[in-house]
Amino acid sequence: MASQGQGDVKRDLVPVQALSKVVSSERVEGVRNRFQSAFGHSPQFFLRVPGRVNLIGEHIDYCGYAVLPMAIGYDVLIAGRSDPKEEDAEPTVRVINVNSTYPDFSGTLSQVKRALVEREEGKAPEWYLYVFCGLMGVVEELKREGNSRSLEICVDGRVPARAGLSSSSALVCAATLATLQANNITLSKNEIADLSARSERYIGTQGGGMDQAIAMLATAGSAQFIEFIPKLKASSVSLPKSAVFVVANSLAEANKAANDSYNYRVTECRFATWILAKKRGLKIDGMWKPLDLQLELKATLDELLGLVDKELHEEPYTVSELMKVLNVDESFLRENSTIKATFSSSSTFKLRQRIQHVYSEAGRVELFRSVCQEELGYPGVLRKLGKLMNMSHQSLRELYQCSHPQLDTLVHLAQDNSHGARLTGAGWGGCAVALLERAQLENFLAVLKSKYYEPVLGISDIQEHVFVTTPSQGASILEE
Ligand code: ADP
Ligand code: NG1
Ligand code: MG
Repeated sequence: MASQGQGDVKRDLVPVQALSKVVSSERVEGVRNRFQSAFGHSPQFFLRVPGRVNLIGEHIDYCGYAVLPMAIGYDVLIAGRSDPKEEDAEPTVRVINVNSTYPDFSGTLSQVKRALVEREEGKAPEWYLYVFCGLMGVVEELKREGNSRSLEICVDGRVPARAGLSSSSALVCAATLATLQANNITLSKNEIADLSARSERYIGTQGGGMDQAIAMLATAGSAQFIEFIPKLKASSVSLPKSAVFVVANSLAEANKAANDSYNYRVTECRFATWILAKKRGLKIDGMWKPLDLQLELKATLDELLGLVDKELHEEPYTVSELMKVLNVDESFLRENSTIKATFSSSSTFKLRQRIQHVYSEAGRVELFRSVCQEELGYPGVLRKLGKLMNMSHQSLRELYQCSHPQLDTLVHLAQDNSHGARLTGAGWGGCAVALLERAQLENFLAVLKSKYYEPVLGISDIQEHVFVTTPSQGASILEE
């Protein structure tokens, strides 16, 4: 990775926006005052990174396939300051949050590193570990340990947390960006997205990069078709003018790093790829993702679904069957899984169901994009897109088993009162996204209130939990 001035002048850099135009003065003053009273001086820089709603393409980024998210209006705002470290001392890191339920942290860079490495698995990570992910990513990958500057950060995050809107990646990307700012390093938006995707894996979840990519590469007014292979690329997708996207939070919270449900799916996709490769007489070396197999076989997604139907059985695969079919031992499976800590001889894996979801969802993303490209002005376009969203949800619920009873209730209600709806993000709780036309909006909100929020949760003011969203701008540096 090059720093600014070393060559590639065409690199697409993080835009600079006027602070006063992007963030309300009330919010800026809140962060500034908190910063001033905690650290005794003013911040030197501000930056913001948005959350996202994924319209379609769930749990396929880590399989190599393209996804179709857009940035939302809610973001993480950071005020920061950096100072040269004291001579012969280690750089210090001080992190605070405007929300007092998130405790402060103050320590040296090695304490930060230790906190990340020694994180206790099976429990929700402390919030500041997400900040450390961004920090350590820059320090480790860019070999800045010896000469990093000390850093003070105040966070004001407004992306609903643990709701599938990617508050975690907005925080990680914002921390990456703050560390780069503090150390005067300039990287392109793509480089920051890639770096932040690798960095967030310190938290434990082996994500595919969608969230960090949309956080950095989103453009106001359009969704993005994001490809990962051969390299990260975002292409704008115009959505129908008549479309209204509504996000509704089921309020069933899902902290993805607190258990191994997410990583289990990553491993199931890998094992399914291996079995299919073996059945077709291929070596499994270098065959990590379902897309690797497709590229090797030069097959269509429909042909791959046929292969799955023929070669993989319904019953979950046992470790001993995997060992036999793949001709490997148990330690090979454990070491090459993303669930090392919980892998056991009695673990079982639903390979057929998981990879059926992956290959069919990858097809739905392609269709969704081509409908947006080719049929925007035609009647029935919302119905077509909505149907794809409904199919996506059914596949996530039945084949991928990553929904939640409360979220299903909300999604089904939304489906009955819109053109289509699905869970968004990793699932196991969190939000639904629904596609409506404007004329349906009033009734939609009333139904959600009277049939979900009031009876299920006892909530009558739903404004905070249900919002209309339009494609927002990605990360920016904010100048006073
Ligand atoms: P999601 O990305 O769907 O919101 P995750 O489980 O991946 O859910 O990440 C949520 C975690 O991110 C929270 O539990 C918290 O630790 C951290 N986080 C999110 N928003 C904030 C915030 N405003 N301040 C501090 N930490 C936050
Ligand atoms: P959320 O909902 O933010 O936990 C996760 C992954 C994505 C993607 C989706 C499912 C991270 C940081 N994010 O999102 O990469 O796999 O689930 O489509 O791991
Ligand atoms: Mg997350």
